[in-house]
Amino acid sequence: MTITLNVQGMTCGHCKMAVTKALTEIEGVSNVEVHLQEGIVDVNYDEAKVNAEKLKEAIEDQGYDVK
Ligand SMILES: [Cu+2]
Repeated sequence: MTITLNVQGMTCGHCKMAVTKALTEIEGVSNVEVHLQEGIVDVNYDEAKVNAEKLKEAIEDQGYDVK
């Protein structure tokens, strides 16, 4: 399963790393791609282990808004 999330507030490489790390640490997430310019994050995950709500929470915990 792949989801594309609109994430607001990511401005630099640090933001990119913080979001990537937070998502990658979640069990069931297999791949994360942050597109800084576009403000989007593509996440590949196993629906049996994690859901979109959890992914959003992990991003919000880092201080970014998910639309
Ligand atoms: Cu930053």
